[in-house]
Amino acid sequence: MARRSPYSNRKVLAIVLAGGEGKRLMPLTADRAKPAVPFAGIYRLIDLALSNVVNSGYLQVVVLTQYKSHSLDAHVTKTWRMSTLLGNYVTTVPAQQRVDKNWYLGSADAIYQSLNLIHDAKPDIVVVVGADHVYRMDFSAMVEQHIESGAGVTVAAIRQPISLADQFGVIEVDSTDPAKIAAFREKPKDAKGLPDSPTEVLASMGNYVFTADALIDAVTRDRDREGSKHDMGGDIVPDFVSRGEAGVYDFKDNEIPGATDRDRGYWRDVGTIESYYDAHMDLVSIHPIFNLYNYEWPIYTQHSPYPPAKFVHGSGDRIGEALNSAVSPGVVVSGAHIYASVLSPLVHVHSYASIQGSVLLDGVQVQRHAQIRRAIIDKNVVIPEGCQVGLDHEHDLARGFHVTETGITVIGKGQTVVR
Ligand code: ADQ
Repeated sequence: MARRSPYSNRKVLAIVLAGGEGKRLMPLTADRAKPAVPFAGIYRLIDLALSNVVNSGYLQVVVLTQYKSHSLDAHVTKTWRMSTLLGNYVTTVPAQQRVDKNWYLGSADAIYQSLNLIHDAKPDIVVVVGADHVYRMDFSAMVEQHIESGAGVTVAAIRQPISLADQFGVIEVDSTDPAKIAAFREKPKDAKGLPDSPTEVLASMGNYVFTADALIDAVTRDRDREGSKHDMGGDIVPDFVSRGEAGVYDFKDNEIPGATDRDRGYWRDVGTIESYYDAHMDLVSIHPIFNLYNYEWPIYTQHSPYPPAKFVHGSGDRIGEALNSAVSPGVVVSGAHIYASVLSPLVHVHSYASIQGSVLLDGVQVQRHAQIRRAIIDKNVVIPEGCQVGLDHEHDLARGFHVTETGITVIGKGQTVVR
C-alpha cells in the first residue's frame, strides 16, 4: 500500500539497524538478536519497524545485522521477500568486515561499512530506524518535514518520563524555532525536565531521516574522529546539532489511518524485560492500548500453517478457557484457566493448570496443576506437573530463573524446569 506524498518523486532508501545485542533483554537475547525476539505471539520485534517502513511506502529496505543474526536473518528472508520486478527489496546485510578487520564498532559504523548500499541505490533521502520498538508511524510525514526544513538530519521525538532519561537521547529544542534541535545528549544522568512539564523530557525515538549526502559525509568523518563510539545517538546526531543542521519531528503530529483515541501516539521501547512485559499487557487489556486489529496500517508477519487455537474440556470435565488473552494458532488449552496472558503458537496447557499475566513463547508445554504468574517463558520450555512459577521468587531464583526487580520471572530457552 504505497502512500502518496507530494515528495514521492524523491528516492528513499530505508536502513533498519538490527545489530544490537539487547543485553537488558537477557535471557531472551541469549540466543537471538533483539529484533528477532518474538512479540505478541506471532510476530518478531523487527516486523513492527518493517511494517511501518513498508506502510509508509518505502520499498527499498536494507536490514543491517550483526549479533547472533541467524534467526533474524531467517525470519526476514522468509517473511519479507518481495517481488524484485519493480526494484523493491527487503534484504538483510550481515557485518562482513568490508572496510577493515573490524566488525561494526557501533550503529554509525554499521552504516559506514554499508555505504556501498547507499552508493548503489543512489537515494536522495535515507530513513534510518531502530528495530526494537512497538509503535505505528508513518515515516512519510517526517520525510516531508525533513525536506521542507532543509536540515541534514531530522530526529523523531516523543515525550517520556524524566526517570527514563538515562535510557534515551534527550533533545532540547531551540527557543526560537521548535523544529530545530539546540542540544542533544545521549542517555544523560542529569537531564532537566521540559519547561512546560518538569517531569518529562523530549526523547529521541532512535528514528532518523537524513539527506543522503549529509549522512555519507557524517559517518565518513566520524570514522576517524578521536574518542567516537561510532554511535548514531552518541556521535552522529550531536555532530549535526553542533553544526546547526539537526531538526526534530514531533511524533504526536504523526497521523496513522485507523488509529483510535486510545492507541494514537503509542510508542514503547522494549529494551528491558519490564517494558517487553508491559507491552504485552498493553495488548491484552480489553480495549487494547496498542491495537493489533487496525487493518488500515497492518503489522505484517508470516508463520507456519498451524491449525486454529482450540479450547476443550479437560480431565474431570474442567473447562478450558482464556479470558482477556491473546491466543495464537496451534494452541490447545485443555481444562486449564488462562487470564491476561499471551500464548504463542503451539503452546499446550493441560488440565487444572492456571496462567495469569504471563507471556508464553512458541511451543511451551504446561502440564497438569501447574501455576504460572507474571512470567515470561521462552520457547519449548516444559513446565512439569504441579510446578509453580512466579509465586515464590526465592524459589524461582534457586531454580536458576531470572527475576526482575519488579518481580517478573523469566525462564530462558532450553532451561530445564523442576518443581
Ligand atoms: P539504544 O537503543 O540504546 O538508543 P543502540 O543500542 O545503538 O541504541 O541501538 C539502536 C539500534 O541500532 C537498535 O535497533 C540496535 O539493534 C541497532 N544497533 C546497535 N548496534 C548496532 C550495530 N553494531 N550494528 C547494527 N545495528 C546496531 C537509541 C538511540 C537513543 C534513542 C533510543 C530510543 O541512541 O538516542 O533515544 O535508541 O530507543
